[in-house]
Amino acid sequence: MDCIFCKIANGEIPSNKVYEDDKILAFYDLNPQAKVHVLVIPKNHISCADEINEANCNDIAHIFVKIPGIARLAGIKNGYRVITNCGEDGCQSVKHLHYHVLGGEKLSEKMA
Ligand code: DGP
Repeated sequence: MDCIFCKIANGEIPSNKVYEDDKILAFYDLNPQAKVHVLVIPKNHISCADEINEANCNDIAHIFVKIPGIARLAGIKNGYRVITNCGEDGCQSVKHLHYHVLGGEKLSEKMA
């Protein structure tokens, strides 16, 4: 499968890593939209939030267990925002489920 985030997860494409374990990878976004902008992905390919199910939801739970520590590792001290874009109207550009962790500054009150 020609998936850029699968290639980042398996090391084929380099990334600026924040955290990695057997299930997930966190790395800095190439086009940051906040002072700190980290992406957290499951290593197993899930295309988007629509594809989360009973069989793969443990990886998603693991992501959310790890996000507070990932935020700390990235130097976020005063809160953050977690976003996932899904599908056409959600403006998802990379079709491998990822959570944006944004922080390091006061974010806009607007989310859309
Ligand atoms: P989204 O629009 O939610 O699908 O966000 C995709 C994000 O992925 C976008 O903020 C830019 C980032 N991105 C795309 N390609 C790469 C890459 O090769 N490396 C890194 N670090 N980030 C990427």
